[in-house]
Amino acid sequence: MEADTLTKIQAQFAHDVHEGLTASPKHLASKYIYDHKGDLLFEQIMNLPEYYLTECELAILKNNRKEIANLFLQNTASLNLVELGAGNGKKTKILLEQLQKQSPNFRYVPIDISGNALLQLKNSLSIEFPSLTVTPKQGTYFNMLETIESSESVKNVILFLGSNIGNLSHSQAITFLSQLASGMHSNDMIFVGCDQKKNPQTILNAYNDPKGVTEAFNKNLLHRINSELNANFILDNFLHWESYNPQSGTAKSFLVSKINQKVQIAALDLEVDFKAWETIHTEISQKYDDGLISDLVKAAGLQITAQFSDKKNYFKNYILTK
Ligand code: AVJ
Repeated sequence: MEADTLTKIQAQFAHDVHEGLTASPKHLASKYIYDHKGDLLFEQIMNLPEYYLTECELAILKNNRKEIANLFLQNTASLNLVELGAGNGKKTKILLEQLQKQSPNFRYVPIDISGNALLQLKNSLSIEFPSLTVTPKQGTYFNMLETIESSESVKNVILFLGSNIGNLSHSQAITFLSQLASGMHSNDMIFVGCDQKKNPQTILNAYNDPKGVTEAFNKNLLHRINSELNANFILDNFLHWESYNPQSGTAKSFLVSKINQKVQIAALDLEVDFKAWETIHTEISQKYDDGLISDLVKAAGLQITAQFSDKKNYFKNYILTK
């Protein structure tokens, strides 16, 4: 990534932290959890027994890989498989293996903000899939999507796995899907993973593990502000709190100040005052049902052309087209 892009991202981080911690109620954006430490903590979360999402989606991909690959390869001689937020590629490799069996003529384009994650992915792919054409792109989704060739002759399938879409509010999700749709040709597809509404306790447990990995993941926001913006948050003075509203399907994460305290953020020349039990809202993880997905998809000018789910209907993957 170019140096000025990095500077812009850091300036945006500083700006957003200032805005969020001077707002009432206070908030911080979950996308800032993912520095190197945050990436590692999320890998640990994916291995927690309580965090069922990863295993469910993996099962969906394994059990339906042929049918999914057929749909991806329908009506095309060459396929661009573009992945937004590629991470470690564990789930995607199932599809890569199947697509390679069914067609030699495709390219994998992982997009991620983390250069480190992309490098590791490229290295592991060069060992496991030596003949696969991989074109990694480091940057934000839309900047990188703009650089991808789009034509009638090459079909683009955009992967957006892991229920990453759940970090967006409904209006943000509609905007996001509409933006994707605007660059799509009639043959192109989106393959999106969406965690489903289920027993509220199962959902709460997934975001509240007893080992405290999710707590550390959430608190990584404060850790990152400490190290990048020269602040003095004491992490023990905050607790991790999860809530789930079974009506709206919205899981929300908070950091709650245990005491009256003042925190200095030197790089922002800012002192932040916390009352005891004051909250910082840090993340939403939206849970869906078919009605909700169909409303969002329609509002974005798209339609559902296929869907796949695991045995328990905990998770679904949808294929969206124009
Ligand atoms: C990576 C956004 C899908 O919301 O389930 C995991 C992040 N947060 N545990 C999610 C997360 C707390 C995760 N996503």
